[in-house]
Amino acid sequence: MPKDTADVLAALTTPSVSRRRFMAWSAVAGVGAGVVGASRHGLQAAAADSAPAAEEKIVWSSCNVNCGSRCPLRLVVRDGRVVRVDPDDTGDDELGTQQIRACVRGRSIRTRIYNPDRLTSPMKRVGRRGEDKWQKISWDEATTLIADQLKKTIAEHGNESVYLQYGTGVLGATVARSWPPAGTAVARLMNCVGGFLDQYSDYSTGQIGIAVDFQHGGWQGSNSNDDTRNSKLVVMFGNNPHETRMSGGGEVFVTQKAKAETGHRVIVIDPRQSETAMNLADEWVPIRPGTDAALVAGFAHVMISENLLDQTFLDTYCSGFDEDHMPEGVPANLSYRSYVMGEGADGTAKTPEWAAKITGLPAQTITRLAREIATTKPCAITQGWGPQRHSNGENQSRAPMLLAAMTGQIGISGGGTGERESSANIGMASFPTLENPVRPVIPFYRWTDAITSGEGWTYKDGVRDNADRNGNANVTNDVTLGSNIKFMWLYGSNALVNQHGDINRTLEILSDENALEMIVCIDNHMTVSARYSDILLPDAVTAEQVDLAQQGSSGNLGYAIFTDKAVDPPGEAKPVYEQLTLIADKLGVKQKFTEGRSQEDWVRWIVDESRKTIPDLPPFEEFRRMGVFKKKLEPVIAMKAFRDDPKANPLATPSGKIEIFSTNLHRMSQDWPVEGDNKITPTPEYVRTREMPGDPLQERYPLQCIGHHYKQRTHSSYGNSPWLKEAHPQHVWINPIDAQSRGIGNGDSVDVWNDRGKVRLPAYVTPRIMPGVLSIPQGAWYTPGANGLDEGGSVNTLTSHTPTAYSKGNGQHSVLAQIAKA
Ligand SMILES: Nc1nc2c(c(=O)[nH]1)N[C@H]1C(S)=C(S)[C@@H](COP(=O)(O)OP(=O)(O)OC[C@H]3O[C@@H](n4cnc5c(=O)[nH]c(N)nc54)[C@H](O)[C@@H]3O)O[C@H]1N2
Ligand SMILES: Nc1nc2c(c(=O)[nH]1)N[C@H]1C(S)=C(S)[C@@H](COP(=O)(O)OP(=O)(O)OC[C@H]3O[C@@H](n4cnc5c(=O)[nH]c(N)nc54)[C@H](O)[C@@H]3O)O[C@H]1N2
Ligand code: SF4
Ligand SMILES: [Mo]
Repeated sequence: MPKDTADVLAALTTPSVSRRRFMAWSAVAGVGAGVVGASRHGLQAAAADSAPAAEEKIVWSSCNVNCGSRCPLRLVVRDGRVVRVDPDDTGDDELGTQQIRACVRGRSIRTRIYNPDRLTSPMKRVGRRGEDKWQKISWDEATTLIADQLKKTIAEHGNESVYLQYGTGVLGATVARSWPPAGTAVARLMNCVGGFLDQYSDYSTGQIGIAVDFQHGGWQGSNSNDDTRNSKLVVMFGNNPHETRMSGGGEVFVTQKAKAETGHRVIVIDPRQSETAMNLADEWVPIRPGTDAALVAGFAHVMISENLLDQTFLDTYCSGFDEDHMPEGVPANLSYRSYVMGEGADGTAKTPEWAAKITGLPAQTITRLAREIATTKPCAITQGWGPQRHSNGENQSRAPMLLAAMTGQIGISGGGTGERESSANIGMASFPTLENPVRPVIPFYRWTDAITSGEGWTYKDGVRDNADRNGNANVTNDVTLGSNIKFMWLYGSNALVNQHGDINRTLEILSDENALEMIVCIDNHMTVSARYSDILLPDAVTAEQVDLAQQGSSGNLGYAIFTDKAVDPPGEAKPVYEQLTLIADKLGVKQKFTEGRSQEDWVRWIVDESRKTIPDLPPFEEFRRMGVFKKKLEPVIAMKAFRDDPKANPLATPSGKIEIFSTNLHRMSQDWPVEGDNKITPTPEYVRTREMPGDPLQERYPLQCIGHHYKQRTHSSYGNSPWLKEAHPQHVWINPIDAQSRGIGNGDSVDVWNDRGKVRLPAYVTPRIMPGVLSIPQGAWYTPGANGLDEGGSVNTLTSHTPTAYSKGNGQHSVLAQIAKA
């Protein structure tokens, strides 16, 4: 362990010492100049005078990383540093008024505030990109370099050559919010000087977010989880709220509480016995990754054969289930029913036996589950986003929605739409970011291609028109991308390298310093992506600035948090708003950018605006004292208006109905180019795309390797917390059958590899994952060692960058690999 890490750890764990050590540490941090290849590692702790202990004060703050929650933290501050982190102490243990208890990560936030990786001074790269050689520079020099390069890039290539990268590290904040890119202060700055190239869809919901446009006429969500109090059965496809919504203001509490009240049965379909499958489910159904659409086809066969469908629902609300309900002018036998009964192009009936071979489930289980799901009502069918983060993710995500339609569970209390659960929200005002005049918008997953060959892209490459970016499957437009990406802003993002698919490929593209000419990274820590950037701007963390955490919601609880400034930023770090104000000044747009307001002025403005629609939200100073504002809201019943009156409230699909056969996809299936063995199909049939079971590549790489979201981290955030690394180490899940045949024991160091790269990490041998499948929790920090071996165990060393069929998104859970003892 490096000395500084040891010091910081000691300081964190021994409160009496911590105060002095940290004061000294932050005083030392950021001082000095010159080439500082190891500057951030040089933060030495030094003894300070033994001053008398000062009073403690408690400051409301929040954990704002992207885990889907926002947790209030009561920071105990003494002598200008955070010495303890207490959770929310308001509310009770009832649905809608519950305490919002922070998870193990938020409670460890001091290991992020006081971390030797903290950036404390602006720096510029002096070696090759990625070589990790840096020179400290002043704010004046940094902002001049950035402003000059921006002016040059815009003059030479236009505003559409300036890209705001996806970044969710500060998702919970308001002024300092990092996602969506168009909602950030960086966007506001760019919109003061002509705009920027934006993206649509996202790493979270890359496939489902587009697929819903075709089937449901846009994002509908499913019922909020508190409504499962009205369910007899809950069926979750790859939904793991007990690990991905860990907050007390998250779905762990809501799902457990609702089940405790009513005792409904819960079925979790997942290749792993996830935390949810362990803690909530009555039955865990292990399934091969990427094969849920085959399972649903097997269910459909049983339901059709045994007359278990909700035919009235299908006839009234849906288009394209059977030959009697197809759109005009479509050839025969293209309905979903024809596909299932073997009357479609492949002539194969999708019997439970057929589905068994693909999914790895016994045929009897498929039949039993089909009968139970069709006859136990109301039934809440939802999906997480693991199933859709696959190479065939569009159809993967459409299949559970189809199941909800076949059983008529859409739009009713106790039911569900087959999408992911919603939650109620109080709807705070946001930070205004002005209009972006740049028209082309690219799919979030194609930015590496846009660096090398974006110029000339059209809608067939996935380009959308900013004026109609969420155009509900309106897929044609006349917009062309005019330039490759030449400049990139990276704010609260580790997606330049660590979180994007196929790290070695990305590094190859970034190594051409003339292609993407400048990468400006605004972060708190020297992350993997920071290492490959050109200019580093040290950001204040949430605890070091005044802001609001909003859009907090879980079940029927909506809330917002006043996040006050608890301590000063270390060294020369400063809040992003102040950083961008300096750059705006250099670009001659300071007044337009700030409108004369400081960050605190904006927060006041946002509270005032929010009070216009939320009258009981207290005024600024009262909210500041109060810390967290909660409101018990009504449960969400998704698609209720459509269910109640489909004529008055049609969906935004061409037919106004649920399109089980999508006319738009039918058209696209005929003339859209797709990558590799991708396929666009009008109905949600099972497609064996890249790296699915049965791929000939399995001769060399027999195992499917997914990468679930893990409690140690939120993606890569907290990935450098020594406490969390010890509590929840990085490892690869492997079934004892696969381990024994390779002589791998629990805890052994193993290599996992494919043609894209190789990682080394410990094995976790467990029957909680099905045979034939590995899982490497995503988000671990890529750490290149000798011969390109990733000793950090980042699954993105193995993942593919190939875009999915029509959402052009991230099939990052579709990976074939081999494993052996290191
Ligand atoms: N293989 C694989 N890859 C995946 C996924 C997967 O399932 N499998 N999941 C994908 C998903 S769903 C997502 S959402 C993305 C997430 O990808 P990212 O949005 O990149 O999320 P993080 O890795 O958490 O990185 C957030 C960054 O924000 C920084 N940060 C945190 N707080 C602050 C702050 O206050 N100020 C500033 N300036 N920076 C801050 C952190 O240091 C970190 O560098 O990853 C995707 N990548
Ligand atoms: N602790 C923690 N919480 C987080 C995050 C985090 O990094 N850490 N990230 C947050 C973010 S940004 C997001 S988007 C969400 C992500 O939430 P999800 O996308 O839902 O999370 P995943 O872990 O990718 O997938 C959920 C489950 O799906 C399973 N699965 C994978 N492939 C398949 C499949 O083909 N079929 C089926 N049936 N199951 C499959 C996985 O084993 C996993 O248990 O989580 C959020 N919450
Ligand atoms: S990581 Fe998520 S659940 Fe945990 S404290 Fe932070 S916001 Fe809350
Ligand atoms: Mo995500």
